[in-house]
Amino acid sequence: MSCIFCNILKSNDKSKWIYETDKCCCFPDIDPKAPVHLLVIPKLHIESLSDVSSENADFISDIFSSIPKIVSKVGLKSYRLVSNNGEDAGQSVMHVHFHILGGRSLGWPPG
Ligand code: DGP
Repeated sequence: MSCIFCNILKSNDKSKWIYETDKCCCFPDIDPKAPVHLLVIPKLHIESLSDVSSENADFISDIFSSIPKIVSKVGLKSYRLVSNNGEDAGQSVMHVHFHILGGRSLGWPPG
């Protein structure tokens, strides 16, 4: 099965990546919804958060320990972390990812 994010991981083009560990990477969203809109993805194909288990949780844990470093690197003090899971929640890429949104005032609740 073809996965856009797996293809990004397989490509040798890291020119837009702003952060990387052995388990995750971060790059700008192609369709930004805020002045800063980054995606953090695991370097393992996990379809959604519902598929996280003790077998792969270290990839998600690595994302959470990376986020403070990522937001510090891009100078965000306030930001929103979003993960859409399932089609009704707006997930369009079936590879777990976290949106980091910031750089403007963000409304609540989201639509
Ligand atoms: P979601 O709708 O929550 O599954 O978010 C998927 C996001 O992925 C969406 O905001 C657009 C982004 N996206 C889709 N394809 C690409 C791509 O090829 N490159 C980048 N940088 N982002 C992508």
